[in-house]
Amino acid sequence: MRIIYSEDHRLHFPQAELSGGQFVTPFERPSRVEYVLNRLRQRKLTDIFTPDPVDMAPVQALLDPGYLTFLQTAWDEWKAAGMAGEIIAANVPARSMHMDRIPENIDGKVGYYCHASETAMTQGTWAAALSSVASAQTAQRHVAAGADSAFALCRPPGHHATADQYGGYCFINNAAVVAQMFRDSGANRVAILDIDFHHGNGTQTIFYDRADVMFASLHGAPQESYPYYLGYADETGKGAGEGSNLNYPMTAGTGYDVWAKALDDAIGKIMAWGADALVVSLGVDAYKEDPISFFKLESDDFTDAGRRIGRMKLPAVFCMEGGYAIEAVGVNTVNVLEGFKDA
Ligand code: Q9C
Ligand code: ZN
Repeated sequence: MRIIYSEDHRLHFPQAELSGGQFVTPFERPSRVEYVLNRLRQRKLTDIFTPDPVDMAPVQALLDPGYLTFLQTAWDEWKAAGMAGEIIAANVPARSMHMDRIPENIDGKVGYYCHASETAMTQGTWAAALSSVASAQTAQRHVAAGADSAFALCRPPGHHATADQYGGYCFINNAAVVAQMFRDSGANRVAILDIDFHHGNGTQTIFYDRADVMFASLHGAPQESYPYYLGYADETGKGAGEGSNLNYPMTAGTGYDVWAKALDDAIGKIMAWGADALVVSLGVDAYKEDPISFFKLESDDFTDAGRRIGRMKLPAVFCMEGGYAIEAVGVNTVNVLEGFKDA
């Protein structure tokens, strides 16, 4: 399996994440990538490539132009406004306010383009986010050119980012860009299978009214878990997209028996729907030791999950998403990839 990653992920490393009313070292940190790379090498998965330069056309086709400009210019505007620290959203357009008028002040803009204030931006965030989507794009090109599969070791992750909002450690929705590129390169129906512990609210929202991209997500129930305000089972798509959004919310303590049944159900529906390409949002935070999640998967369960996904026999791009039990992130991620290959 080909693996794509860029060292430029390091350009995004905020000092702080707002967690439980304190600033802590972000759970989503550069060393996560090192653990994955080390495990890949241990397992002799060494077909590792640096991404081609980012192609902005598919990114611009999918995302809001004002949002992209914001991401690109936010740091300079923040500094020019005399802000001393990293970019943290302190205000958001709440229910009682205008949700569609964009302020000129950078502090106001930040809140407009953000849906979760745990996530800080720094000077290098934009460059890192571009390198992450570039890895995803290069992985897609390998598969579109005939490889069975490719793994984009994306950092920062993407599945919480919508067309016009960042949050949940995500800025550009890498999986969504890959799905769109599969469509543009000839796939009629593309499925995105999101096995990260958290609901892929960004991906769901981007494709909610589209019939050509199916989104299926296994995640902690919104009543109990971030992103809290989306991810219910009754969100099934709208308009032409009705029926092509599948949510599998599961309660705290869910183990592999229940989780694998949801996976099989999602896989069955994706196959019945007739997908001809697959994007996997590969988070491994469903692991039992994850510090911010509450499922109970064991490391071996990730191998089995990969095997089930492999039996779909679809051309597949894996995009790295979450996983914060950092010493285990490498093993769990590579287990999915090895299970997939051995299916
Ligand atoms: N006190 C991904 O897995 N909430 N994002 C953190 C920590 C946000 C997770 C709570 C979790 C975002 C890609
Ligand atoms: Zn996650």
